[in-house]
Amino acid sequence: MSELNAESTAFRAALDVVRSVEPRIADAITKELHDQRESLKLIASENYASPAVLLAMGNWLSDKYAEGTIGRRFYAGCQNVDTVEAVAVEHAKALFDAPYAYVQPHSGIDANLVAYWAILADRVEVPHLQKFEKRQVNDLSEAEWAELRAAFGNQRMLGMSLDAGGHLTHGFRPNISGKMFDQRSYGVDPATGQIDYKALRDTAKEFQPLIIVGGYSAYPRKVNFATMREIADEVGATFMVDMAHFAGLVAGKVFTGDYNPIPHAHIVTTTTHKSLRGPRGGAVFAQPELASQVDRGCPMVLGGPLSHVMAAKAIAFAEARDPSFQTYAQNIVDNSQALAEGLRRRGVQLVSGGTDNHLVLIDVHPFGITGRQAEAALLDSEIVTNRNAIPQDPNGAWYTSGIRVGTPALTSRGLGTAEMDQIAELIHTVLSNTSPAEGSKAKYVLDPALADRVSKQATELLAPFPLYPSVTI
Ligand code: DSN
Repeated sequence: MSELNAESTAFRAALDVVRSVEPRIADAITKELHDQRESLKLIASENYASPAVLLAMGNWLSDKYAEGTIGRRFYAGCQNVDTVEAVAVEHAKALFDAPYAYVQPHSGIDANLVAYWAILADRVEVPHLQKFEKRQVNDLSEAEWAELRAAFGNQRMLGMSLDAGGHLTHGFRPNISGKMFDQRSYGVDPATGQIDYKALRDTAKEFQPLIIVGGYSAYPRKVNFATMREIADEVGATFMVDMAHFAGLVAGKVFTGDYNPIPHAHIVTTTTHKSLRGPRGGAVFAQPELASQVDRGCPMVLGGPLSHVMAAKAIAFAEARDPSFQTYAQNIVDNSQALAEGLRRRGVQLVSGGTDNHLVLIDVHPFGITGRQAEAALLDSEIVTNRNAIPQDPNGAWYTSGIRVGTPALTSRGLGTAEMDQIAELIHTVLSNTSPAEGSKAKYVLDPALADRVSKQATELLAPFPLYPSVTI
């Protein structure tokens, strides 16, 4: 028998240990690898982290509580967590050329809440805040509490509208941010599908927000952060950017100058698992004047830091500092543009007509189906995408009229522009052969033989690009 490499040995041994306690969990983990190997993963927010990133999470760092910050913890014995966090911060700052980084947030939503707290605490005149922060909360009378809450309440936020590609956490009602802030949206010019900066400026002047949020989860174009900062300065707003989706393109120096949020925003949040290809988690970057407020993130907003995930973030940031990551980031965009062009040539309608980044937004309305029907029909054919609202979507946020496709994951797997054209063909074949079941926005009709044929073609297309080739499981 040939000798196993270190990665295969590590994952196999870990699974054996897990299986000895609960085989169903070991089987689900193994099956997830199998499913991911077999399908065309086009979910724009997903990726494949390296074995080193995955392995850094499976250990006893998970057992440690470490609320607080490096060297100032609420628990004893945090010397190793301090090392882990300091190394992650060092790599994060160097990677993004940022003066300050906070790597504790467990997710993007958590990172945004940390940022909102930091901005509120920095900007809002709050009576009794000092007493509150000194934890003498029992000293506050009912009237003082009411005054404190009133000062924080009713602050204004201007973010990108959901149907234009904004994120729930940018002030929308289903999310806590929509309950914390009085929110108004900016959108896209209906003629171009791109941000209308003049309308954004007009809205900002009229609304006078405390916070302007840049960034998106379903907008296929570059954003001019220099222009947005100018607008924020004109109205005295704090400019925050949520770069979760495109952090890998910033790290990989595809988005530079006006399109890199780090030098322009007061505060920048991200996740680490999307185009950045790290573990599931979040981070915050800030100008030095906001650093002390961001440092209060845990325990103000966050539970104890996930030290094992901070270890994996350190690995991912270190990996992204390698020059090869810049090639990877450029390939993501080249692939996205090739996919967009392949779809466009086949007559598929795209929001904004194309893409500058890692994602393409398909308008499925001309196929006579909803986004929900398109998503399910594509999944039957081993093409994993997600439905998404498009600007002025007549089907709303649940059924939608759009499908979002992204290239970070397949680019990690090594697929290139030639394969993107073949994927455009598969997507077009499925969408043009799907029709709605009578009267339903969810049920659909797709010939199972066609879905089966496309699945086989998808599997064949992936065969030369094995996922986790060093892991034989
Ligand atoms: N859920 C992420 C996405 O898919 O874009 C954002 O939170």
